[in-house]
Amino acid sequence: MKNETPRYSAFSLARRGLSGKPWPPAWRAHELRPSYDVVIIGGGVHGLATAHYLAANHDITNVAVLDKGYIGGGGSGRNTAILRSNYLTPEGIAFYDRSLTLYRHLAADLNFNVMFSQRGHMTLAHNDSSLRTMRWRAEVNKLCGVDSDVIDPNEIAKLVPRMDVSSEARYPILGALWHPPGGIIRHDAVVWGYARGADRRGVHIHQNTEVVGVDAIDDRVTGVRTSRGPVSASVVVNCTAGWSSLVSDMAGVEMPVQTFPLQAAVTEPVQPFLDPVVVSGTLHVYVSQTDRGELVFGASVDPFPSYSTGGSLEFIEGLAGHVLQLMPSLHRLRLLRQWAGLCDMTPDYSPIMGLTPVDGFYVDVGWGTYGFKAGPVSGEQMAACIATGRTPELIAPFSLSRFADGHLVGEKGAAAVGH
Ligand code: PYC
Repeated sequence: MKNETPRYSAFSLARRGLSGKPWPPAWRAHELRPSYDVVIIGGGVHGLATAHYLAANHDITNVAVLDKGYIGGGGSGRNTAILRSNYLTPEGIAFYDRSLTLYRHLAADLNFNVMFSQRGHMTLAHNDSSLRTMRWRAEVNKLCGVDSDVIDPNEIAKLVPRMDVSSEARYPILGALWHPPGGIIRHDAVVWGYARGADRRGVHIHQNTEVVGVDAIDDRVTGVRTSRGPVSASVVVNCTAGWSSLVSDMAGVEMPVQTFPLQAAVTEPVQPFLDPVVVSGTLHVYVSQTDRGELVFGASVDPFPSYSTGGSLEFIEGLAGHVLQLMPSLHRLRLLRQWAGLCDMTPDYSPIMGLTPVDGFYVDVGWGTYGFKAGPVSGEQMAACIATGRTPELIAPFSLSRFADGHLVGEKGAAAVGH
């Protein structure tokens, strides 16, 4: 089925908005069928993108996406919406670069404004060893064809005039890794766009439908048990974050994953002044300014595992101190909200994707602090893996078996901040 959403002109859009008529739902509610070809657990960007590409690229439409809450209510709605591809390993760079390419075309592909703002991504170096790592990352990225370079404090000051690049700063800035293709996007819009795309092609999206068991006979998956009854399926895909090890355990597949909260916060909106995304690994902080003018801050994960999605005073105090070290003139800004998302950390800071020892049970998990930016490529590649039964080249390095055979994909130096 083609995407039949009408294309509005600015005038017809305004007329439609002012007409007082309710907008048509972007995706529909359905009865839960007793059987689907594919059941996807988790209605975040990964699960919805997988469903969308199964239908759009492979004509597999008898698909259910199950979420125990509402779609995008987990990591997809709790991240800081940063996109970039400047990783450390050639495997990671190629993978995230494909995601950025898909993100660049996503608004047109989904006929939905996802508000991608490609404004550049800057990772600061405050000491010689970080500068060395930035040079290393820049060179690997360049060899892989990804635009990344080390810039000096004068260039940083031109890009971010409010940054304190003086030598008197408590943590002087020696340089930065500059990655022009990075940026930010509206994370909810990505979720809604994929949900709408999948729905248009016949996928069933079931919210408030919790999976309580995964059934398998002789190491072959047969379906799931849900809070709304059993569903049989020969393919079950674990696209959850936060609960990925628990869901995999239901199928008898052990995941080397530990779950940690990552806290974030947002300020009141102010006039636009910050163009790029700015990250400081040393100060455990990153900041970007949304199109609405709010500053969005994030940090590294909390120091101990937990399933808490609340915020702590300790985090806010540390965050405020660190942000003011970088941009002292922000001292009057007020914070509006704080929250946390759950990060499933793997030993090498790379995801776990593809087939498992249980036939028909696939995983797309272990997304640590980097899951949102990988949504499109994960959906595309998982869909290809399911449709063909073979592991696509781009995700082969991220197989579960790497932890047994020792071929780890070490991304700790570029995965996020301050790990
Ligand atoms: O990897 O760019 C990143 C990131 C930003 C926030 C959390 N992780």
